Amino acid sequence: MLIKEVCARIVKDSRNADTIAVSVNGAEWASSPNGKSTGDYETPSYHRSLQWCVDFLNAWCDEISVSKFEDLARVEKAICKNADLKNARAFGANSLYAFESAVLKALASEQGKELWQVVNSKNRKIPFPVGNVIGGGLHSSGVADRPNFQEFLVIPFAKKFSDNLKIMRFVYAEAGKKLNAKLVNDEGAWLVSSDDETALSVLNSVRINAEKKFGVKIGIGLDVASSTLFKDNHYRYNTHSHSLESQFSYISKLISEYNLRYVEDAFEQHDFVSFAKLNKFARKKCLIVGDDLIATQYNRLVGAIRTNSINAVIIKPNQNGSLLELKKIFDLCRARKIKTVISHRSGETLDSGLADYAVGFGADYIKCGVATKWREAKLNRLKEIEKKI
Ligand code: 2PG
Ligand code: MG
Repeated sequence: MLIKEVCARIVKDSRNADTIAVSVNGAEWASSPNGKSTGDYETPSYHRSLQWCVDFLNAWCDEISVSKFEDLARVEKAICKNADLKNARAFGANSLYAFESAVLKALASEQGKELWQVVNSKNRKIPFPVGNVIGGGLHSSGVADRPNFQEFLVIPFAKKFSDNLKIMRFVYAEAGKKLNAKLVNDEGAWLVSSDDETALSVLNSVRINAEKKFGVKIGIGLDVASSTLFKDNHYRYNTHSHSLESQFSYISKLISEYNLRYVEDAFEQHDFVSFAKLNKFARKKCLIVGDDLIATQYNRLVGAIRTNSINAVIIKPNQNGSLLELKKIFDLCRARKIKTVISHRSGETLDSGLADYAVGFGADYIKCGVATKWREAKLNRLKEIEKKI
């Protein structure tokens, strides 16, 4: 395939914020999401500005030949040359991801393949979904006495993805009823007035019922998103504060008491040492997940492996931008037995590409919410891929 025509435009995400969409050779549009609890180490979203990147792509004139995933290297080289950049990621994570994704969508359409097959047609694994049931923190602004933790998560472990989807939706509906919740937050999770432990015990009791009903193992977890709680060397909760030491005791107590299978960003984004301590404590029974800690950057992942700080990592394509580098990250995780959790952002578009990348890269888990059309776009796409596989 020759890249002959590139169209870019500004579109709105689920929070009505601006983001970029790109189409190559008239094929399906690809777009990037936007985060809110952003990490310090994320690649900036745009070189100069969103408008500048859109204009740059619309003025694209290089005809580049692309016939396989690895040929994205040619695309990245051309960006560097034309925009006078040292590396392609300097073009901005949102603009680079949308462009590369649009190239792959065009390639898939020309070769009569599915998007995931263009990444890797041999991968057949459908990831376990990690669903956001109850919301708090930065994604639930507007409710004064909301939980401090950003996400209360459910992870069903049925063999079939379609069964996991049913279970996740059941848990979501039951938790909503129990909490008498009517409204949802940025990610479609229930918006509630509740303290952290009440929300956690409601989710745990629903989990126990669902395990009985479906006869399937179901885990629960948290995204503490603790960088957003961290001020002046303390974790600031609604009613109290935790020092570095007492944050460790608090989180490890919750892991034991609620048998948590997943804890994301238990500590702020620089604290590899506390992560390592928790990882040792968890002894592989609970996923100790780095999100802001790694920010989908290869070098930070290498550091976390060296210090034994995590046993799982969040991978957000638009935190990095380069799909080639994403592949390197997945390969390193596989080699070092780090579980991979490909993830949406809180401000999403209807692009379902994340589901294809999950399968193409062989992710172990996908975190993309439970409810609302932006999250369902990815979940329904995975259901479709499962049927075809
Ligand atoms: C997170 C993400 C997605 P955001 O913290 O894991 O849930 O949030 O997109 O706002 O960074
Ligand atoms: Mg997170």
